[in-house]
Amino acid sequence: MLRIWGRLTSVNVQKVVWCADELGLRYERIDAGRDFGLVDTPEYRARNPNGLVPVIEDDGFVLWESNAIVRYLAARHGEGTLWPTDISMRADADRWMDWQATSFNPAIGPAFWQLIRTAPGKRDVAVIEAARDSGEQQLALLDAHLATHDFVAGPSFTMGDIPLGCSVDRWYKLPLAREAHPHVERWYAALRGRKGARQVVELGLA
Ligand SMILES: N[C@@H](CCC(=O)N[C@@H](CS)C(=O)NCC(=O)O)C(=O)O
Repeated sequence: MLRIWGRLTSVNVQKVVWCADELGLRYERIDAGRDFGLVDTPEYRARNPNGLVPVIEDDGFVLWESNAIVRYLAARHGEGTLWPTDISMRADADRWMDWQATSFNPAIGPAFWQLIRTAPGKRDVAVIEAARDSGEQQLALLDAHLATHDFVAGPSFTMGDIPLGCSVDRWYKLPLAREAHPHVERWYAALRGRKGARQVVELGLA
């Protein structure tokens, strides 16, 4: 059976859990990381030398890097749905997964760390404000794209929506003043209604 290591409060673990739930896979999730520890044990490091979550094992095949895991599960179990058979559509899904990891998540990350993982007296308002502005700029770009696309890679939900769905979910849960992005809001509402998203959208930030 598929095994997933990682605490659910990690945005990168959320991607994998959401993907597995979308695909209706049976899996065991083992809490690891932060307060759960485990990531520094030799057994864990043998699976993921980075000592980070998530990592999966699937019939003896071990894989780390959350977006690579989402691609692997989608390719293995979601051909024609999460894994588009059309190469251009698949590249589009890939592109938005990379954009989540290299642009959107780094933009909003400092706001999350300040507001959720830093004690109130130690927070830096300037860092929060800069991350908010940067997140808004990135969301305006996504909003313009979603004005003409139902989902990030086209007319149907694909693997490309999952990493961004996790990050945007985090963004909307942060206690921040936000601007209106109607197309992102429409897309996020559609994602929230999916059975596969349940574990992620029902979770508070921690
Ligand atoms: N690029 C990696 C990043 C993994 C990563 O940074 N994971 C964080 C949680 S989001 C982590 O393991 N933090 C340490 C911990 O939880 O103990 C991926 O996408 O899988």
